[in-house]
Amino acid sequence: MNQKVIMVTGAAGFIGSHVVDRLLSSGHEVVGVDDLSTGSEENLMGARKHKLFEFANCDITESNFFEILVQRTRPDVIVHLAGLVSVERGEKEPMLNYRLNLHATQLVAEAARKFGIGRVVFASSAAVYGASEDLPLSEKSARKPINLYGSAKGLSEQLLAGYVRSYGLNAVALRFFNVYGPRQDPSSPYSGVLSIFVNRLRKGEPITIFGDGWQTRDFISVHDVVSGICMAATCEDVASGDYNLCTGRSTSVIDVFNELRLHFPKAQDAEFGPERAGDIRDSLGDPTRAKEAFGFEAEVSIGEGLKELLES
Ligand code: UD2
Repeated sequence: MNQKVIMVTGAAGFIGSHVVDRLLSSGHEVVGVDDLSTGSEENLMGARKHKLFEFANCDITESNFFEILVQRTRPDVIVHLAGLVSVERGEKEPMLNYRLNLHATQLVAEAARKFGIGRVVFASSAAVYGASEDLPLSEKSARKPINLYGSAKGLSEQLLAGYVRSYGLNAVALRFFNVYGPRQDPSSPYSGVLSIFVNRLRKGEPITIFGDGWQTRDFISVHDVVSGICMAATCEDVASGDYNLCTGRSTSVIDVFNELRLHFPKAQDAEFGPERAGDIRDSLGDPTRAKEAFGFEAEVSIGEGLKELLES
């Protein structure tokens, strides 16, 4: 294996911490960056013991600490996962969304340009498609974001594409669909639906399904997302551009509820509430481009993924 030095921003977060673990277990050297505002040290407990892991507590957008870190560690690749995760908070705090989901991308791209970093892998989102309805969504589908979070992710993609054109940067934007799995925070009503359902079922609390429950999502296990990120970061040649990270399979909210319920015989029936404002009805991605470019294929079925979530 060709050992690389890989910087991971958002290293202490839900997805970032799994990426760090996978890269370390594959023998790469990892520089983890996180300001620990939403990420948690606990997620990095395993990594901290690893001799190939270095951690920097740093907010990319504050001071020039990040740039100095890139200059000192000279990673082969920067995997930029740090960002404001909550779509809802982005609506309430637009300047925070701008700073963390767009300005930070500019600073990462700029550090990569200055210090000749080989590749940037960026955490984008299916939120860039927003109101686009030509399912399955392929990278050729239009960007029609319906919230500031999706706008900032889409603008970040375009900013990176500018660096590709102007400076020859190799930049790979990965559009995550509905990611779920261990370490996902269930605490907000806008957390991923699967983490909310499992959390409430465990506590014996009632579950509310918004709308009729037949809305569908392309739920993807964090382990598959991590595989996609690591492939995009370590494969020899990956063309710059935007790539879906999805399964190509859709599942309704009712179906996941019924599946989870099998494991909680005492659970009450779900309550049905009004459709959530701003919700899209169906989301489904086409994973072909990522497969052709770097061999990505989602391997965890929704049944296996839910089982793992329940056992975590
Ligand atoms: C994403 C955002 C959400 C909002 C939405 C706008 C995430 C995790 N969520 O939602 O904040 O901006 O995009 O399109 O990024 N559901 C229930 N009961 C619950 C929770 C959710 O029925 O307790 C439904 C929800 O109404 C939706 C589906 O489950 O139809 C999936 O919800 P989600 O928040 O996990 O993901 P998504 O893509 O709708």
